Amino acid sequence: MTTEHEGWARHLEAARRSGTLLGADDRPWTSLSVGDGYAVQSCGLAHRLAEGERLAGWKMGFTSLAKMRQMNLDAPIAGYLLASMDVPEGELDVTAYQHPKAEPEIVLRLKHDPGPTPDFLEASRAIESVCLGIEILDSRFAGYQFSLGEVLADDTSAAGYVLGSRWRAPDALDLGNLGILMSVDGVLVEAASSAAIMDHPVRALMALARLLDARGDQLAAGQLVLTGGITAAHPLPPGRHVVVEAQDLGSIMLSTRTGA
Ligand code: 0L1
Ligand code: MG
Repeated sequence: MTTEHEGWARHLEAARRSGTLLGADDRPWTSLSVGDGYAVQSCGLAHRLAEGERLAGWKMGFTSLAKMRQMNLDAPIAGYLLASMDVPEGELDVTAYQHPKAEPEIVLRLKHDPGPTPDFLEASRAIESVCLGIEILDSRFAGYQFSLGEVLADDTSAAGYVLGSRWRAPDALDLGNLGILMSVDGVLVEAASSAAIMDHPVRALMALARLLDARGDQLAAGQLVLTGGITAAHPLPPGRHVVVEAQDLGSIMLSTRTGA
């Protein structure tokens, strides 16, 4: 990490605090490599932990074709989750966000670190339980127009996550092929399978362990892992009613509003 990375992390933090969306002319870098993106993200995480925030886990992004196609980027990426990003099911005040979107996720809770380069069995054995989730994205970049390095610097657009209430042991489920439905304002907008996540959500955990090892981080017991948007993300303007359902994992409902 360099002083440039520190400065770029501060630039993104200031934009987040002030609710400013960065356009093409508001970037203090000329280009940002994937390595730069992870370095800026690590600086941002260190700053937020120093401010008293708590690390709750990690997330993968661009693990499904649907997400790669939606954002026109094609490599899986990793970001961090803070305890303060945990949002309860039900009503969501969207004034806290700039241009939020929601996407269905399979969420893992770890019983131990699977190690830096786990195989499928090692990663599977590290999972304590599984639940349905909704990730709330809120990019710092206007129109979600970013390069791979930029979305990494911006903690992969992470802004919130909603956890379902039904946690199941992984071996009580067909984790690699769970049916997922998403409806918006009563209209079915997405139907998918958890197989969309790199053929199996455990593969997202394997990839995450490797990505974290490459940047000097590691997974730990009790941490959450969002395995990546299963479908395209859908905008969350005020007055929207979103329901996500998963086979054997129940459902989550979000109704957006402004103000208390
Ligand atoms: O789960 C995901 O695939 C999240 C990707 C994050 C980037 C974005 O879509 O803004
Ligand atoms: Mg996601």
